[in-house]
Order: sequence, then structure tokens, then C-alpha cells
Amino acid sequence: MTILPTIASPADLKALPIDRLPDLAQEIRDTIIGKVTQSGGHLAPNLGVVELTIALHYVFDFGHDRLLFDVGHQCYPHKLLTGRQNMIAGLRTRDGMAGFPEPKESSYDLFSVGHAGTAISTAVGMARGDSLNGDAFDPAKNNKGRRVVSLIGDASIVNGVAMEGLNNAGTLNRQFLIVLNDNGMSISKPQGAMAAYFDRMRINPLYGGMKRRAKRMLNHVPGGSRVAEAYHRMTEAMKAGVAEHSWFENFGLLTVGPVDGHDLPSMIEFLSEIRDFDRPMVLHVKTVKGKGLDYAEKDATTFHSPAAHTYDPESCRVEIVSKGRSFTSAFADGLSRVMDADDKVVACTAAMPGGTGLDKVGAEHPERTFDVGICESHAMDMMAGMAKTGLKPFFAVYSTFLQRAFDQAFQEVSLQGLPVRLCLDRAGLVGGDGAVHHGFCDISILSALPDSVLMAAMDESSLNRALDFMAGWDRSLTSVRYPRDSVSERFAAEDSPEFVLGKARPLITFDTPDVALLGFGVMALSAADASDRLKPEIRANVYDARFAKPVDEELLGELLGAGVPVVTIEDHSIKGGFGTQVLEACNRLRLDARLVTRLALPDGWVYQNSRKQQLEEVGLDSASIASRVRELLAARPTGGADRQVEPRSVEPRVQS
Ligand SMILES: Cc1ncc(C[n+]2csc(CCOP(=O)(O)OP(=O)(O)O)c2C)c(N)n1
Repeated sequence: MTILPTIASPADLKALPIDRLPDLAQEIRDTIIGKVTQSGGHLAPNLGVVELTIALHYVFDFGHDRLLFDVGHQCYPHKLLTGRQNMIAGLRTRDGMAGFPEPKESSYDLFSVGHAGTAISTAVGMARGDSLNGDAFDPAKNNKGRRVVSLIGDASIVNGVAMEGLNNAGTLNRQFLIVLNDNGMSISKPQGAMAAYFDRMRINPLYGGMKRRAKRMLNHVPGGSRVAEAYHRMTEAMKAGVAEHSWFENFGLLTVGPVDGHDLPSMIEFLSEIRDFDRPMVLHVKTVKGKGLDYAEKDATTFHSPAAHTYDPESCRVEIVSKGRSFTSAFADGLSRVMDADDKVVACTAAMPGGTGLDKVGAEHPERTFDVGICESHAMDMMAGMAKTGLKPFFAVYSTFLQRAFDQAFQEVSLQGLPVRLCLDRAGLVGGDGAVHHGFCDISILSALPDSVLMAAMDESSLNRALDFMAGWDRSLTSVRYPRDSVSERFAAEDSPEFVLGKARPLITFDTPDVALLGFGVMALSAADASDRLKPEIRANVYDARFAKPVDEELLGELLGAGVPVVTIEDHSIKGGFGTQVLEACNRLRLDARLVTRLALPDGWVYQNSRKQQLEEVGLDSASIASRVRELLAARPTGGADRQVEPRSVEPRVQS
């Protein structure tokens, strides 16, 4: 490693001669591979953009110009070039480098992002802002102004938000560059008609026969259009790279490329040509996802964001470090079983077949499993349409991405009384992906929908019973949430009783309890462990709450009527979660809400770390739950608890 350590900022990069850049690219690759194989993280997306990132920083000045990442999972090379090499050792941990762009880390990162489709719109916003502030780059009037660049993948650019961004980008009368990183992949195969279109677009031989092509292109571009007007402003060299019949032309965006995103000298030459162009433009770049690591190139899906792993080049074997059976696997088997039993059941994912387990479901039920690409809103509406025809749709979606489809869940599903079933993976704290991916508010948003039935699974057998309940429920929207975790065996010997609307399941009961812990989902297991810790001084009953809507009113009546303090526990925001539903029930039933204490995620952001450490940080591990219950009971004057244990606050993240 000789060059990378000398790059403290992009200024050092710019000082290097172009012929040293391929070696730098190799060092960046080695650094990323070395780290991600040890600790997990995004691998293939980052390896694919090493040269592209170097070229962008070489040509632009992103200390001043604007660079916006879409999704942001491809930002590691950018972070290594912008003064954060010392942070990569702690990749995806609290005080180390976040796995996504993070403005708290560096002013080179403009937005904390992790959801797809946003970069063009935020870039349009910054472009308009800079223009209004008199701070926009303009080759004629303000060549000290800021240029705007967004980097977006071929699977993300077809997301609805990105389409809205494109529609607006084409109206800008200023420099605005969209770099389309086309690697022919989403996490798995990209879906939809656009994927086939991108596939047909082959790399243009850069500058080869350019002048000839330029002439031909001049005749091709439709006269009078915004694109034609822009075209005439281009240099001859740029004209040669213009894509014929580009789809983006319809948005008023001139497109150049496709160009080879791994050919550093050509990328630099090309970017230098278009850098100062005064109209919105798309640069279509072809890259190889996982470039430079044979097994990641061959299997970019597995190595999109792998866990820690080892590779034996002799046998070509890759061993991924795994830790037990995941909820995702349990869900896949559970849903397949439900589909075996009922041929009306259909399943859908929005670009996450591997992440949600639908790849397995799809292998068993190919005709009834759908991947719509990164289109959560469309998925929700498509499922509404399917439900209308009498099918029983199950939408397997990460809790955090469900947020993209809330309006559809409201109008097209809930208002129609359609039974779309939401299977919310990665609910609660998600670990290394951090604040951009926690499933922190699904209950808050879905509980506002009249008649919604909201559940959580604590283990595999309860997940199966929840899926059975959902298959049989035909009146309204239902959901079940489960975390990014492995399934617990603690209650595996006891077969989970069937789900009955609004009924909790007792797990540990004493004749005369001192306190009752109502755990929602896997928090019921943490509550059970906390109850063990509290014994024998404190007798803590434990219930698997199962339903956040409707909550078990009878149980609340019994417990609170007998003066037993109730502690609700959930890895969901304290705002509007299960505990809030319990408080509302108390209010409705005239029960003593002062006896209720809510342990939940605080009203603050939780940054990247392991899920275990995050739960400790917010006081939701079993040791913290036990000590908070002790604290609560100690503070309680005999006859009624009138002091609440406040949710833990989260320390602001250490700034570098
Ligand atoms: C709204 C939303 N849905 C799903 C995801 C999960 N996700 C992360 S990266 C990714 C694929 C992105 O593909 P592309 O934009 O082509 O970039 P690549 O990974 O191929 O570089 C997906 C589906 C997400 N981040 N945001």
C-alpha cells in the first residue's frame, strides 16, 4: 500500500499523474476487500465503482461541487478518498465509518441516505438552491460556482422517486450531471422493461471513429427539442459520445455513453469534456459489479452485502460466517407452506428476493411469486389489485422500505378494505446498516389505518401461526413484524398456540406477580430473560403481546385492575408503537395508565453498530430491561406506580 495512505483529501488525488491511478484503484480494492471480508458490509457495489469514483474526484472538486449518492451503499471508495481511511477499521460500528454517506462524518457527504431513488431529486434541489443563491456553476457567468453531480445505479433509476427526479431534472437550465452506473444488476437481477433496455445499450468505442459518428448524430437528434438545443452547445468530442435514441432524451436530458467505467484515462478524459456542460445531462457508464474479485463478480448477488467471510482460492470456496437460522429463512419456509396449502396465496418483493427469503419461495412457487424491482409503491398497489381479484397477496418487505408505500397502504388497500398482508422483515434495530435502515415506525404508521391488524412474531413457530392467521383474515390489511436476527429456541419445545385476534400469549406466570412484562415480538424473549434475572426477589410475569392492534384489552383489565404494574417492551419507536397502543387502550377502558411504563426506542437516531450493541445502547437487552424494572419498582410508592422510567436517550454520534 503506497499511494492510498498519501491521499488525505481529493487534492492529493488530483496531484497524481493519471498513470498512477490504476495502482491506486487496486489499493482501494484491496482495502475494501480486506475489511469487508472480515466484518461484512457492501462489497460488490463498492468494487464496481472504484475507477468511476476516482475519476469523479479527479475531475470535479467535491469540496465545492455537489456529489449526491443514490442508496449510498457504493460510497466506500469515496470515503477512502475524502479523509476517512482511519475510520474503515471500524466500518459499520458506532465510532467507525458508517456504511452509507453520513454528513456527521464529513462535509463531502451531503445526505445520510440508504433508500433508493433519491439522489436525482436531492440534486435537483441543491441545483435550484445554488442557482437561487447565485452560487451555481455557469461557464459564461460564474465559473467559480458549484456543479452538481448525482450517482445512481441502473436498478435505482427506475424507482418512482427517481423518475420524478428525472422529470424535473430535464427542466433545469444549468449544468447538472446524472451519472448512471449501469452494472446490469440490482441486488439480484433487475426487473422490468428498463432493465432490458439498458442491457441492449452497449459500450460506445470512446473517441473511436468519433468525428464520423458526430456527423451522423447531428442529423439524428430531433431539431427544435431541448436536447437538440443542448446538443448544439456540445464540443465535437462530446457529440461523439452521445447515445443514439436515448430514452432519457424524452426527459430533455442529453445522454452520453455508454462508456467503460473501468477505463480510468478515458473516464477522466470524458468527464473533463462534459464537466462544464451547461445543460442537464446523463452520463451512462457500464461497470462490472464486484470488479476485481472473481467470486464477487461471478455472484454479485451473494456478495452485494455479505456477512464476514473467508475465501480459499485453491478450492474456490467462500465460507460466509453465519449465526443460526434467520427469521428470513423461517419466513420463507413458512410462506411456502402457506402457499402449498392455498393456491390463492401470492407473494411479492420489491427487489429484495434474497433479503426477504422470496428467492426460496419463488423457487418453489415461480408462478405465484413476483419481484417488481425497487418499486415499493407499485408493489403495494399491485397487491391491492390482486386482492381485488380474490387472490391473497403477501408482500415481503423490509420495515424501513414499507415507508415508501404508506400512501398506497392507506388509499388503495386500507380504504378499500382489502386484505393485503405485510411481512415486515428487519423490523426494529438492524445493526451495521444503521439509522437509514431501522424498522422503527411501522406500527406508528400502520396503526393509523382503520381496521389494520398488526402483529409481531417472537420465534419461528409464532411466525408460522401469524402467517396462518393472515392467510385466513380477509377483512383488512394485516402485518407481522420480525427482526434481522436469528430465531430463538427458548420456547421452541412448546408449540405456539394459534393467533386469536387481539390475544396475547402468557409465557411466564406467577400467582401473585409484582410486575407484568408485555413484550412485543422478540422483545417477549428479552422479557423472559429479564424475568429470569429478576427472580426470586421480583416475580415478573411475561407475555408475548402478539398484537399491537388490537391489544389484549382483557389482559390489561386483569393486570391493571389488580394493581400490577405493566411494562411494555418493543424495539420500535416510543412514538406511536405498541406501548402507545396500550396507553390508548387504558384511556379507552378507564384503566390506570400510571401503572404502565413503556420501554421502546427513544425519540432519537440510533447509529450503526451490531444489533446487540444497539439494543444495549437503548436499554432493550435483557440485563437493561431487568435493571429498569428494578428501578421502576424501587421508585414505586406502595399502592401505585407514579413515576415513569424514561426511555434512554441516545448519545449523539461522535464526530470525526
Ligand atoms: C427504497 C429501497 N428499496 C430497496 C432497497 C434495497 N437495495 C439496496 S441497494 C439495491 C440495489 C440497487 O441497485 P443499483 O441501483 O443498480 O445499484 P448497484 O447495487 O447495482 O450498484 C437495493 C434493491 C433500498 N436501498 N431502497
